[in-house]
Amino acid sequence: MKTEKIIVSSLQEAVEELKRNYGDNAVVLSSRIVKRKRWSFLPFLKTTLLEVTVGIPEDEGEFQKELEEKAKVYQELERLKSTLNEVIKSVKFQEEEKEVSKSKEAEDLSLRAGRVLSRMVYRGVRREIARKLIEEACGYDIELGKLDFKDEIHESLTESFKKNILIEGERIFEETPRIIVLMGPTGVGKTTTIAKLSYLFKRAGKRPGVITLDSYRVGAVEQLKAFINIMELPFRVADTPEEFLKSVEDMENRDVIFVDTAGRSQHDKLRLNELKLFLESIDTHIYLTLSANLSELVMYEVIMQFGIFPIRGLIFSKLDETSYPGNVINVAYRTKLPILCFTTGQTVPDDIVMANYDFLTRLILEERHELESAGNPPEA
Ligand SMILES: Nc1nc2c(ncn2[C@@H]2O[C@H](COP(=O)(O)OP(=O)(O)O)[C@@H](O)[C@H]2O)c(=O)[nH]1
Ligand SMILES: [Mg+2]
Repeated sequence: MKTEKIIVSSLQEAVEELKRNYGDNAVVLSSRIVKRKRWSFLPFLKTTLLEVTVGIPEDEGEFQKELEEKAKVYQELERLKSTLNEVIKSVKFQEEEKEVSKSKEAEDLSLRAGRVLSRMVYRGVRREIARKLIEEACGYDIELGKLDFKDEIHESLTESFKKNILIEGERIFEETPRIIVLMGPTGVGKTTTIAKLSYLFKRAGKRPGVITLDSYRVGAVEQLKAFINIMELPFRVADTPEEFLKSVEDMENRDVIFVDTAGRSQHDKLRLNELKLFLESIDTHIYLTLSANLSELVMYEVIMQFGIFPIRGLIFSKLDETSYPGNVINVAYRTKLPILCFTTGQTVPDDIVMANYDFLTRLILEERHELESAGNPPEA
């Protein structure tokens, strides 16, 4: 399959352009927003340009085509869902912001600290958590008679995050566990994230291998296998606990083994227990993947249900799909689970950032488009 990038104003337009130029067989592989006017009160007035990657089949089978059709529908549904969420949240938070600027809560804060507090609340950080984080970033300014940041805003907030939020990040390249398992609900991006992580570990000089326990969903295996093959890494599918143990044994010469799991719903206890059987007899580091556009309560629900496993840390996916990433701070602050990485789009392997405090601060202080330059450093 040949791929090409086109710039359009909507997915609909992309589909039409595809039909016109490439006939019926071309498919949308992925899309990303390249320019977006933000913070207008009505989100449907935003001008959105999409960079769409299209695949033009040369002589591929019907099966592959069908798969990509499905992915396209899924993608459009996801987009609709997040647009609706943004409508609801923008109304809610604009009201909250007004309230905050009026409230007495910010009275003992300097102007800039008060502004950052309302910005954090606006971005979805719970008010009491935002207040705590700001207080820790501040000292008492005698001249002002108020609390003010100890240093520049960015540095002060970063220091406060360091005290209150745990991060695993790039340290994992040095203290690499032998087996890393990704868990989480269906569609949060586990499989895509494993492909991205495998690339980063390979780039860091490690020898990764991948085992998938997800043979349920049609196409799940093919999707991951394709990426892993391109990277020339070993790949196994395990359908039973015995096969899983055997696959681990076969990968003895690997530094790190990533294990992809089927997206079990947090409500599906039976499936979760089945997964437990696979992992019981072996020492693994389990990371729970949460989509950043889930509501905070749903995140806690997922964490609780997956709590039958020893969860090591969290991965937040789909940061590109929310303008209100405050949930990430709320959940990391409250659970004290370390964050391993963030994913910021559909593109493998680029759209991933190993967690770091600078990024966390920028996530809260900056607009989404400003963050696009905050990826991992280029290959050495
Ligand atoms: N926008 C966006 N989409 C993502 C991201 N990560 C994965 N996806 C998409 O989410 C969908 C489900 O991903 P997949 O890895 O199959 O999820 P899984 O069911 O948890 O394994 C696919 O269409 C991915 O391209 C991300 O960071 N941002
Ligand atoms: Mg998957």
